[in-house]
Amino acid sequence: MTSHARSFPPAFLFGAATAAYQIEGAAHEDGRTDSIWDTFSRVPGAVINADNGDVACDHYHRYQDDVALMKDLGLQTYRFSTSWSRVRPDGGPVNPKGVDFYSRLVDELLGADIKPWLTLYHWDLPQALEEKGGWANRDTAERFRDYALTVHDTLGDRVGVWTTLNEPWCSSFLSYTAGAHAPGRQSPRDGLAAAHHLLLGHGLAVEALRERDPALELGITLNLTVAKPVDPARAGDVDAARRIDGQFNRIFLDPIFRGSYPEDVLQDVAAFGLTDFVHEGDLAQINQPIDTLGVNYYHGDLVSDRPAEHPLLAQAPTSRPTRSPYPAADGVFDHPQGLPLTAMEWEIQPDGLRELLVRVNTEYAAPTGTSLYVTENGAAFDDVVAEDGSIPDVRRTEFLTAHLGAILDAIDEGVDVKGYFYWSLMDNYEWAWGYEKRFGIVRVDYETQERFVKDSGRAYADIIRNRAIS
Ligand code: PNW
Repeated sequence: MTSHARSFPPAFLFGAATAAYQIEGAAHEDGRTDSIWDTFSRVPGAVINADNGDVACDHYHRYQDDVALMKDLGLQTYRFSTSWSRVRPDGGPVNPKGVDFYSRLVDELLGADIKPWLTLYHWDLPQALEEKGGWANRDTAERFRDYALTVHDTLGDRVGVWTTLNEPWCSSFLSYTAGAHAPGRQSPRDGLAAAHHLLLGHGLAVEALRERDPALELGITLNLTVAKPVDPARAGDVDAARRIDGQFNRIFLDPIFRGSYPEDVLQDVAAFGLTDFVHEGDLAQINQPIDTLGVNYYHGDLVSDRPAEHPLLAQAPTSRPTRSPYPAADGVFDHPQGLPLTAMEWEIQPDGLRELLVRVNTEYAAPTGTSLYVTENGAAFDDVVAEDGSIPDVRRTEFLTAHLGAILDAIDEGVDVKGYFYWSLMDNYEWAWGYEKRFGIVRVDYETQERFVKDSGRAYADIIRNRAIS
């Protein structure tokens, strides 16, 4: 270690994350039925190369080897999700074979001394529930609570950390308004209905799980951004940043932590009837105390009411047209900040993570006594396999180190960040981008299903062992 080494607090947890549909495969095995992603991946032009999750990383059959790999890397915790259509096919009664898979996975993790971090919903709604209206239907929130309790029936004795939803912004606006993700609807109204019902499902599940066991650590994971105006002196730019902050961050943070939708957001989206979906008592239901807030951070947004000369790619360039995910930000344009890009054309902006953590802590987490974790952060790059078989992904190591540095900066500013999960443990199904984009610290050869630890994986293992970056 050099003299410039910066250490993490003793209790800080290092982990990596994945999600069921992106890694499991075995899409038609042991009673699992279609989720909206099985259906969406069959829509012509919806996913690059028409890739689907039928096989993915075949983790369903290789979970033991994958846990051994996690142990080799020294991971202290592993964030994964359960598949609703495996646990309760078609949203119906429990499927013992489906829950048994997660039971075996959890036992394997505990045997390797890796703390299981469970997410109940990472975007794979049973298709049968979509046919009843999906998240635009209020009833789905109640079905979600029932599903949460079913997972708890089997895993409640061994899993301590429960996350209700992963990134409800994606499963509402990217999915029901932009049409870029499953189920591919393109309606501002449906996106708002979905957002409200996802929040309601979160509140119902937190209440029900809390009642079962007050000792559970309960929370939600949000993808959040730092929205900045191109020119802080131009009213149009400032308003553009306010809108993005409102329709990306505050539309979720405020109901969860304050029990209300932000006034300015309600005004912006008034034409699309968000309030039509809000019943008496809903906001109190959503505003349950939670123990953990997971922050997923990839990049910030520099915005203006004037179009950028050279816009960045916002979504996968699939042939099926998509629209803006924001219900009421038609005149808002993302501008490049001139920073280096990942293979997703996302700008690399580590200091945005520090800024975001400080802001979220000050305004939401600290006042409510909620713990903060970074539950996703990572980058896709065009990896090259060297002649000796190594994968010298120097840029990913730099990305990882820089973002861990930003977390230490936030900690230095008094934010008690309690852990970090790199996205992702291994290359996997990157939604509308199919298998084209690789985020892993472990490479997956999709022909043979062999795993190869990239140089960034070895670097992360060193960081975890030293509990410091240098
Ligand atoms: C997150 N966007 O997704 C997810 O939680 C992961 O499943 C995913 O693999 C990872 O980030 C990398 O993409 C996002 O278009 C997908 O703004 C798209 C967006 C944001 C997050």
